[in-house]
Amino acid sequence: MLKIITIFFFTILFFKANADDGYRLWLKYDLLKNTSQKSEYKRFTNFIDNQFGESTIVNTAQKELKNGLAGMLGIALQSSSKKVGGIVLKKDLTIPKEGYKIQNIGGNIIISAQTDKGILYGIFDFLRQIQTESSISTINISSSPKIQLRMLNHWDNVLGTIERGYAGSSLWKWYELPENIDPRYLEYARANASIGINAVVLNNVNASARFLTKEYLAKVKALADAFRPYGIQVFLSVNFASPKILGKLKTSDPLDPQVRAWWNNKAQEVYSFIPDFGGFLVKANSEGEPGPQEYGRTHADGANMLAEAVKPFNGLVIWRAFVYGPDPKGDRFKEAYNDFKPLDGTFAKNVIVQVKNGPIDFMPREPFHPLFGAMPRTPLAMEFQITQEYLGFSTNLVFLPLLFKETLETDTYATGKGSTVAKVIDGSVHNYPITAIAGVANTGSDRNWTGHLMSQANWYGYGRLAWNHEISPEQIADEWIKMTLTKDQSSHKIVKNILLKSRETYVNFTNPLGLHHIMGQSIHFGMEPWLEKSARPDWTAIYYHRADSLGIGFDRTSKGNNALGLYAQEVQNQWNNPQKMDLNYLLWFHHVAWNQKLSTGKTLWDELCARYYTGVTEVEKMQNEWNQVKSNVDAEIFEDVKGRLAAQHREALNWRDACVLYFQTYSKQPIPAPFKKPERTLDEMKKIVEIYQLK
Ligand code: BDP
Repeated sequence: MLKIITIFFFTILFFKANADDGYRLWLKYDLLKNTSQKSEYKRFTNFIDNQFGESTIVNTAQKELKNGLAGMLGIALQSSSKKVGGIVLKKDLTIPKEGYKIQNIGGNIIISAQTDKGILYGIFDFLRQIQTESSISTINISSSPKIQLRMLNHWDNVLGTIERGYAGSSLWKWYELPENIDPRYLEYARANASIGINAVVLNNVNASARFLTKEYLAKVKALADAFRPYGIQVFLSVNFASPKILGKLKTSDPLDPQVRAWWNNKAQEVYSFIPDFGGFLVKANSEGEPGPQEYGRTHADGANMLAEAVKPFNGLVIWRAFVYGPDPKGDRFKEAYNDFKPLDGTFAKNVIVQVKNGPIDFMPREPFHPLFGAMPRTPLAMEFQITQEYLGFSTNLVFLPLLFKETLETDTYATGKGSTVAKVIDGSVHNYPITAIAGVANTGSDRNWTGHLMSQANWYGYGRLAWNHEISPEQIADEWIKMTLTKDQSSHKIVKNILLKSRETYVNFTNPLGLHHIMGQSIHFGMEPWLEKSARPDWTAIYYHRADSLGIGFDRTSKGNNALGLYAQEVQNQWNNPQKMDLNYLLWFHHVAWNQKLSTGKTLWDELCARYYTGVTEVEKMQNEWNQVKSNVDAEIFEDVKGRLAAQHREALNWRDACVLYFQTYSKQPIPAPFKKPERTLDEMKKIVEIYQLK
């Protein structure tokens, strides 16, 4: 009996030790199996010689290198200044600030940089080369970030919840801080550093004023101290009404001298806690948040007041352009443009305006925001959403680098051909002196950080693109799969295929052909295309899809509300002809007749149905493909992803049935062959959605 119990116990231990719960992200550093690669690496890893000099960040980097090599090669890297066969860290003032070079010079791997952050990023890249089993004998990498501030924005609240977070609760344990530093903070910082993220905003843009109290600043300082060795600077979202809420002033008017003095003092206090504090992120006059417009002032007045307060400390103000007024006749598509375009050139030098990738709100596909390219005298930052608010939460597999890249590569034609969105935000189109990109984080307290294991690839991919927007989603997928999931070649191919098809699949079964904002009310999960009433007209679905007996889609051409006219002429030319344009944006700009023949040869109705149905079959394919990798990925991860894919399939069927049945009430046409009409009725579909709304 004892023997059986012992065997049972050891079996459990064995499986536990081997099971992978995703906690280690892409930084696994497991022992490499490929012996020939290993012996190549060992030729260059006999010692480390730090000629760069000591600093906290360089020490972090060296520790990482030692850990990584111990894990992957089974060696203990020692410091020495032998002549050949080691890793040498060197200073090179010609390399851009956070950039690095990795070269084989005379039989040593030389990692050189101007700054200690450059060394940190260089070492992480070197480790990545080994993790992905690339040859290093002739290594010659020269890399520097195209964008200065590469940020994660956390929408985390004081009580530990996360707005639009789907991976558990906040990582920040406010009630334990500042005394207790959860080791997970360091793991978090380390993961960010490994992909070049150098700044984080800790709290929700719908900001509680509490974060600016002394009590919370001490907590924020504790986090800033934990992140600093990883090269990460901390920012806070601030509530514009803080002078009233905290300072008990009668107003928060940005032109009021007392209000200005309050912010100046507050900034001084913040910097007394955190000398390298990054600055403030502000959501103002948007969705009920306070702002300068309440006092008849502009966004620039508000931003410039805060800019003045943080200027003595080299701080920045990141002012969001996600604004839209309550005008029932307005179109959210145009509002940020109308508010901000006239202010171009009036913002203080330490202000950046942060613009969401699209004009509405992180839809599965949006045309790029018309402000990109339209603000030559105001640095614009990109805001992407990594958390999957409108992309099925953590039950849906959607590889977001495809979405990010699509926006980044679109040409704004701001200063002629080639003025892509990427080149606007990296400063090259308008010579912006400061450049920034932000991703709304998808991390949380779930053991695997992101809920869906595959969503780790979105955090990873965001960071890689923030560093270098020229790398391809294919490369990101290759790196991430090898580092995180499997080194088996056939499984790698299968998973890559799944990732690369996932975004289009999601668009197909939810918002094909440029449909947008037809998701479930408030929670933003599931579908609700029939939504007619909400707190405001532009929170309904019918406002956006405009289906009627004639057709479907929002006419934003000059015959409609001419939102299309906000773009450069060349962009308008691409999108103003429904016969010739990219069908992915069709219903963003045109109201198209149900029987209109599209460039695919099908009528609009038939094409719409085909996309909804194909979306579902694509999910089925993903499920089948995933089953094929079972023996080559960790068992725990395999089962978890499998379960989530099954949930995604259920959701895809819901979207498809609900949308085709609902739009059919307008098109009055049958579901085209070879597709079978849904087994459920429209009423049944509506009931499913109602359940989501129950409290
Ligand atoms: C919307 C979210 C809301 C955010 C808002 C924002 O639904 O929770 O507060 O964006 O970005 O997408 O400010």
